[in-house]
Amino acid sequence: MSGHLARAGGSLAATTGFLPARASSVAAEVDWVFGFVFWVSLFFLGLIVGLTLLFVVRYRRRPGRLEPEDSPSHDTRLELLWTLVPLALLMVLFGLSTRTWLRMVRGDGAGGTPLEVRVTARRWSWWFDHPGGRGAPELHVVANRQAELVLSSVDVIHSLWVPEFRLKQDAVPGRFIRMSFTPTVAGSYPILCTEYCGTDHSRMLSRVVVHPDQAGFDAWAREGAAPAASLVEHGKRVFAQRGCVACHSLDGTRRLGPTVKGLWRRRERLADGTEIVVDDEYLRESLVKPGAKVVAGFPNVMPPLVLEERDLQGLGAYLQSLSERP
Ligand code: HEC
Ligand SMILES: [Cu+2]
Repeated sequence: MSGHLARAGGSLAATTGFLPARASSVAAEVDWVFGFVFWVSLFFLGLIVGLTLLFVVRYRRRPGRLEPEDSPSHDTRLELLWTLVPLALLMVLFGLSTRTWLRMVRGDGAGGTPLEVRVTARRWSWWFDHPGGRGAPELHVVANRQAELVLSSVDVIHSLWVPEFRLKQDAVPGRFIRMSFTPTVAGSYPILCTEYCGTDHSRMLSRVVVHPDQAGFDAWAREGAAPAASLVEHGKRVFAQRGCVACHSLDGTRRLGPTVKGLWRRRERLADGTEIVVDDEYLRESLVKPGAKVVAGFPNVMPPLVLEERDLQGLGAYLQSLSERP
């Protein structure tokens, strides 16, 4: 199916017959699974419709042959065949798609630390907060470096879709959801919302710009960066303004609550004896429903907070930055 090079949305990506160009590291594999399902389905469609037509003609009612002939009630070999062949096909499909899906979820680690972008969806637009402080209505990433998006929504369920990457991920209100991918071909590709979200759903469009190298991305990020307005800075301000620091130290000392130093990915023992690793979902829950999971050795006294989505995204980015970035 792969073929010549063609211009696709301003980039040089290989066309693939009737599918869009492929521009991410999983695209070829996704197409393979799609092709497998497509051709197997087509084969059985032909087989079943063909046999149906054949039998309709061959065994139609004719003068002198009005009564149906006796037929065997049961044929074990035939029944085994039509059970085991579909079972084998489905197991192959299960294996193939699970392998591809795991690769999508885990990412491939290309290009060192992933480029992390926080995505906020709303009716009917996207907002992307990039590292270095530049926020934009379009997504910027680097070719052959893994990108990691942290998606959330302020209103209803949306879904980010880049056909050229063969990737879709829902943005769900009340949750942070991660999505990894590695773009492979520099260029610009459309982003669509693929979860019906109201009147202007079909116009909830944006684009992703894949820079050929890190320098290109850095130049873009610097050009419009407003460090004071960056998500991390915003989170830092919320942390100060909401008085979090009264109970949570930044330097490791123990106050009423645990220190937030090294919080991200920390292994934590909870009051009920279970152990968790601090991730997006746990952070969000700790802010919105502090009583749901109480850290062992601390009183359940943290006040629940009513925070805007941007405050939550900011606190998430800020608390994570305390452990990750220098
Ligand atoms: C009155 C003191 C108090 C204030 C104010 C407070 N917290 Fe807490 N927080 C706690 C305590 C005590 C715990 C541990 C018990 C628990 O898990 O609920 C905690 C737990 C947490 C945790 C989980 C920490 C871990 O080690 O797993 C996070 C994250 C957190 N708080 C963030 C915040 C943020 C952000 C703010 C400000 C918006 C804030 N807290 C305000 C007392 C407070
Ligand atoms: Cu939408």
